[in-house]
Amino acid sequence: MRTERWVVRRLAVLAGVCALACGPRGPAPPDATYTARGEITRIDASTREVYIHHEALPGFRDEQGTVVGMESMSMPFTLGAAVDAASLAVGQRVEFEFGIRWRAAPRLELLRATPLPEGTRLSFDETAGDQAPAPTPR
Ligand SMILES: [Cu+2]
Repeated sequence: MRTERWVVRRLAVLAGVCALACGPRGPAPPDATYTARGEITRIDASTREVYIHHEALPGFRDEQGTVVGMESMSMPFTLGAAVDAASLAVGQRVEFEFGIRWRAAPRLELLRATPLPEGTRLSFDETAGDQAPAPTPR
């Protein structure tokens, strides 16, 4: 039927316009995502940045896709839209997912952060410096 086709065409045009104009203008998808564990060391609400001391990431890839790994360090992540800043606190240990964009902002984006159970040990605890080696029994 002619009117039906007209309506379908009309809707297609509207959908096209909407895809261009109405969609939420989020950042481009990240080039890669990783899951890691770490401790929140600093939260900067003004810049929406969260610093996390993360465990080593042996599978981390560089921009060319070569596995280069990343050692344990504290680094800043921009809070993703899905992460509620109020649910995060300095000192909290979390399992988190982040995205990396090599040529767009935000370069490092925190996509998800889930608190780890109380008392969870992280790999860098042993190298923190306040852990004296156990005394040799005599
Ligand atoms: Cu790092």
